[in-house]
Amino acid sequence: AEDGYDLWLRYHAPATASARGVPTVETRGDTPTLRVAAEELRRGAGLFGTSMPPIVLATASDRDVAALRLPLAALGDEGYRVGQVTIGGRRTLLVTANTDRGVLYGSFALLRHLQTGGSLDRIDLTSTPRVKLRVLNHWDNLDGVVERGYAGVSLWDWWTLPDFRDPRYTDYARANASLGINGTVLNNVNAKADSLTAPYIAKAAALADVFRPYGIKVYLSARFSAPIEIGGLKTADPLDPQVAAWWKAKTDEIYRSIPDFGGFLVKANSEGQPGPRDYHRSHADGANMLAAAVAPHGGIVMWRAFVYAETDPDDRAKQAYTEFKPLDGTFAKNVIVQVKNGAIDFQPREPFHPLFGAMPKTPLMIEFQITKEYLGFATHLAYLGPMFAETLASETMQKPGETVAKVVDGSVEGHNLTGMAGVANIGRDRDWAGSTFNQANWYAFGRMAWDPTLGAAPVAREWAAMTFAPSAKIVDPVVAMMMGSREAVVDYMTPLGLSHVMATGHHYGPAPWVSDLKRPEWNPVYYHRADKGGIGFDRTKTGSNAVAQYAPGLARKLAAPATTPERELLWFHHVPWTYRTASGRSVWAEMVHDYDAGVGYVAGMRRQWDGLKTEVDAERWTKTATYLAVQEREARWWRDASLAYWMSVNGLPLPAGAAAPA
Ligand code: GCW
Repeated sequence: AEDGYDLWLRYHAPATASARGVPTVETRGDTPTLRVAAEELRRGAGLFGTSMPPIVLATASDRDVAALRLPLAALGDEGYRVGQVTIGGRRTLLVTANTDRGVLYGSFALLRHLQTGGSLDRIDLTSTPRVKLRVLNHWDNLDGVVERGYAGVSLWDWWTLPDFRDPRYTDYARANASLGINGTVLNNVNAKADSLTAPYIAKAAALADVFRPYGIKVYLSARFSAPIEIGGLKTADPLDPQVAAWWKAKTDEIYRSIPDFGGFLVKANSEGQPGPRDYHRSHADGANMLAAAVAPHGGIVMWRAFVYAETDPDDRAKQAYTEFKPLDGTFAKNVIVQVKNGAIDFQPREPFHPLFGAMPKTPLMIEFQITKEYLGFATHLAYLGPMFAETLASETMQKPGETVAKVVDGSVEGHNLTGMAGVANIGRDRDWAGSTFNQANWYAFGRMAWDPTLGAAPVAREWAAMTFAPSAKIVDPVVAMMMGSREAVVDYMTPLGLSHVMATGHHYGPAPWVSDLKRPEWNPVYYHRADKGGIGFDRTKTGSNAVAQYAPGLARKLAAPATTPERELLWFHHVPWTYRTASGRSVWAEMVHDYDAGVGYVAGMRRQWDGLKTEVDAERWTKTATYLAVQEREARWWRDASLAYWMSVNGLPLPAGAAAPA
């Protein structure tokens, strides 16, 4: 069925393939991972033409592979090499690596190569991941509801686990392995202690069994107060020996069921979650206590830096840095601090988080949100590749040449523990992600976690070729639509560096006018600070001075509107409505221009998609067309509601030539 279930793993015969035979896929050795690799290649048989040589899957320890003296050492644990060689006098397509996991990744790379129209001539695919932990974070609750999930209920059917292993779990693993994703945190960071009880450990273990052949480790979000809630202790103080002993015993229990358990993810002292600060201990005290419990088993702790409480009322954007920067160098070796891409919360655009580059002694992993909580959920088409790439390419200016990507891949400080986390957009919808184009965001996250330097456009091309067909007729227009789509969302929701103007709670739709919520930093007016005189959040010395959290060279640039990137203007500055932007227009006219441009872009995507009706199967075409119609209507809603509100504040007329609100 063309319902999107197959994701990008569509192995249809290219129109040009003449004959297809059963290819020979030979595995040297027999491990579950080699077996699933061979199985996957057999599924892809439709892609093989008549000239396909026999395929051999073998690790470096195979005698024939060793005899070839290939430079495999540099591939590490997970890299692969795919190429034609002669084995026993026979032309052979060899997929090799140091480990069977590498062979699995190589097999998927070979399939991708064929799916995107690559030829076998001089085929040479060699790749090694630049980032070690490539992890999905599921914000899945035990009752099946996915926090910020727009693709149906949780994939994990806790009721029928551990007995029933839905085949869908295997397909989930295949999709992730095809991208190189090697870890999954099963439960929400707003965690329930129940997830650490014996029944749930057994359920998680069943999932771990399914995922293991695909190189995917299971992690759990840990609720910091679990020793009280399910352990019967009076405290969860990390420095209390009984508390540490409880976590150690709990961890040992988990490892008895899941010997390769990855470790814990923790959201502490943020948005009402319990944490070490409840006992006047630091985040490092909390993280290190858990780290000691998992260390004997080789586990890790991913400790989130997304903290916000009423402790820093002058600027929420400053809190994480204020609390974590002083802790640099105090975390245990197996702790990695997980930092959101920006300092507020997954907005359509945020400047990179000031912690990147500011904690050189601590491994930092980046957390992106794939699920588009603030970018129109599942219905709006927004390809996030450009957003991931923009953040990763940002220069921290802390060290010469240092980018966020180089902090994340550990290359600047020589950290071995490195990682990228993506908040999953996956649910039980037939198409997994709520829409065909949302699949591209899962895809892009995985590919960029493997290699943060890949670039958004090449990744989009791959995805489009695999998802639709490897033909310019469809790939070119689809990639063109995708590449500007996130900027369009920025334009119609949060132009020029605005943020957090979404409706309360669900964050869908505009509500820049909201001002009466209990905590100041929940209110949109707190973020845009529009008044008769101007608009924007002054984060310079005359305001919150958040710019001082960046490297001195960058802080100097951000100190003045003229040297601040215009796309971040209102993030860092409060400027008069008459402030001149680069185009020569006033800020007000520029905002109006951007809102219009965003609406116009969506209208353009609809036209492009209309032109593709004959290139895409009816089911996927129609759903996307419907969603684009919704998106255009809602882009107008965003523009018109926002402009009406700004005009009520600034009393200005619409600039001449602007499309009048409907
Ligand atoms: O993006 C915000 C969401 C919360 C989420 C929180 C977090 C899991 O609105 O739903 O909680 O961030 O990242 O912890």
